[in-house]
Amino acid sequence: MKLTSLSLTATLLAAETASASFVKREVCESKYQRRSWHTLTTEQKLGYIQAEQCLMSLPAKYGLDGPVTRYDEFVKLHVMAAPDFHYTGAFLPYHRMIVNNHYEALRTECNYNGPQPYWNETLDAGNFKSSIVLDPVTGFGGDGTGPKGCIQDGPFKDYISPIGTYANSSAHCISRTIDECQSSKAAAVYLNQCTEKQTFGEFWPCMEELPHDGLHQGIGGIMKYFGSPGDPLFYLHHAYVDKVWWDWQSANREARLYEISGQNQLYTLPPSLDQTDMCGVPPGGIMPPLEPWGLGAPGDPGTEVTLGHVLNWAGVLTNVTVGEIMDIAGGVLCYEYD
Ligand SMILES: *[C@@H]1O[C@H](CO)[C@@H](O)[C@H](O)[C@H]1NC(C)=O
Ligand SMILES: *[C@@H]1O[C@H](CO)[C@@H](O)[C@H](O)[C@H]1NC(C)=O
Ligand SMILES: *[C@@H]1O[C@H](CO)[C@@H](O)[C@H](O)[C@H]1NC(C)=O
Ligand SMILES: [Cu+2]
Repeated sequence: MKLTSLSLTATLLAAETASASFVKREVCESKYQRRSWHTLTTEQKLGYIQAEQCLMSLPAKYGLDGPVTRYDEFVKLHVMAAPDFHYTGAFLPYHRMIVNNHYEALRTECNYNGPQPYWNETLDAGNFKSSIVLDPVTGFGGDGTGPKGCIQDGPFKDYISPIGTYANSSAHCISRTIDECQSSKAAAVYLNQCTEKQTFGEFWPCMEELPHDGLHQGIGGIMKYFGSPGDPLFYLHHAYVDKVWWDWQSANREARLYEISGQNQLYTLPPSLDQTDMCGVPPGGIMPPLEPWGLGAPGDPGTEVTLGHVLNWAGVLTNVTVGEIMDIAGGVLCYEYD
């Protein structure tokens, strides 16, 4: 991997950290970089793609049922815990962690020393098919075709994952069924409706619904399901959602840096799921079967997510609390956005 000026710091830090896939730090001195895919050099894009391919070639190590590669393990962890982390107040913290843990694996196990990219989706709203993110050579490849919706080009077109759409396993290609009505939900007009919210309790469900779900539905295929990390676009998407959250926190740091709320389990579903969406998807049409994994909500005294809420990783990764990861440069996490 070629060194850029940016990556030198990252290389030094990588040398300090053990080869665990997640490391708790006491202090955050030298921050890892997160950059918009649209601003990366070709060399940086290819570096990230190669690191992902490396993860796809390393054997699974946690002994979970299903995964063959290290890449698959993150898919499995997401599928297993999904019902506890979607439509709950832990939605944003959980995804902050999975993006971070995946990046740590790229760095420590695949010697990746470039930035974590995010997809600024407002730039491509309603027009995903022409996005440079889906470039067949310097991106993630394009739409899928055929009965299984397998992607036809790009660096990941031959990857077969054993982790299925939900809790069961079935070998499949990376599939996409791009829908430009759904992709138009990424437009700034909808995003702004969320970022204008004044409390976390209003902000997170707004983000989870249009801006977040819109991308999952807009890309389609495996991205529509709990197996969504089976498409490497997942990490660019969730880094973006995380940036929007961080920008929102930073806009009123005093009030929002440690602001958390929301139900800590799926006691109720959002009312929007009972309505036909703006693209004509009928009620329930975007909802997977929801059977809580049974982790419960350790660390919370009641039914709301608190800073003490434990983000549990099936016993295979270091537990952290929500409070420990509210600050992206607070020790446990150590990164910054451009
Ligand atoms: C996406 O790009 C637009 C145009 O450059 C910019 O205004 C916006 O802040 C970007 N979004 C994020 C989340 O960085
Ligand atoms: C996995 O579960 C889904 C949803 O219940 C089902 O549609 C699919 O057929 C199952 N696949 C396998 C291989 O069991
Ligand atoms: C992680 O948290 C869960 C739930 O609180 C607990 O059962 C488990 O023992 C913890 N694991 C570690 C390694 O601390
Ligand atoms: Cu998710």
